[in-house]
Amino acid sequence: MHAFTALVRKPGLKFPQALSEHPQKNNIDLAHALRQHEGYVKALQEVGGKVEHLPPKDHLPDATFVEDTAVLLEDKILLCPMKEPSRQEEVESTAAVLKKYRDCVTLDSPATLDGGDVMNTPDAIFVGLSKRTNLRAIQALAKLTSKRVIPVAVTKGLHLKSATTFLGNDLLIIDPSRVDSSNLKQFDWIEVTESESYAANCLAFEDVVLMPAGFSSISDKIRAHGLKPLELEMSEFEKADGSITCLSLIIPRRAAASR
Ligand code: CIR
Repeated sequence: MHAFTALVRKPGLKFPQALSEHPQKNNIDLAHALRQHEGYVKALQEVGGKVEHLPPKDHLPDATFVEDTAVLLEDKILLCPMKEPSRQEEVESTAAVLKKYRDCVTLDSPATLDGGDVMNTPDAIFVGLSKRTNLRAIQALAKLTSKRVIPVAVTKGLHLKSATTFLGNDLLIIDPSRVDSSNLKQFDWIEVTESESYAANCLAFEDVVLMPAGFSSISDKIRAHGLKPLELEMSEFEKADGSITCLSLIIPRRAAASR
């Protein structure tokens, strides 16, 4: 029995034109990205996931970043009203698949939300107030869940989860220079410096932590917390402003079985 289902979508032909503010954005190598994506899929399988491939979307440059299209809540799935016009069509295509797991809802304009801004923890959902996600969306999201919903201002970078991710057991990995961390003080922190910022986006499954390769001092710190880092080559996705969590939508087994 799989512990979870992961929805993923391979980078399509237009991936090299993904939205990005990264200095290397014009040097994205699609063949290399496809190999890195295979490594990512393999890692999800190694940690017990069943991987479901969404249909390819060659004409949508950012469609591999499926995390941004939807948010899993306790009893429903929120389809994100994405701000970037070039990404809005992605939502319809993931919705077609998500409907088999849960009822799906969305938010009315002028709410805008990207899944990369939503950090779910056992007691609360932290939502980045960012370039992509506005207060209207955060207020509307709060009406769809019994958990506390807490806005966190993102001061640098794309999304909340570009700056911090939850590793379980009250532990965050965080670059505090990118967010207003005043609402995150109740957690333990693995702190990353600005030069290590890309490593603040990790994906934890029990005691295994998927993280980008090349950050040995961070992987040591992860190990020091009794966790096992699993390093993945992510260079081509980094050039497209994407990171580890962005490449999948994780549906826990309980939710996957609920319909
Ligand atoms: C974008 O700018 O929308 C994409 N190029 C990157 C999205 C990354 N997604 C994420 O952090 N969840």
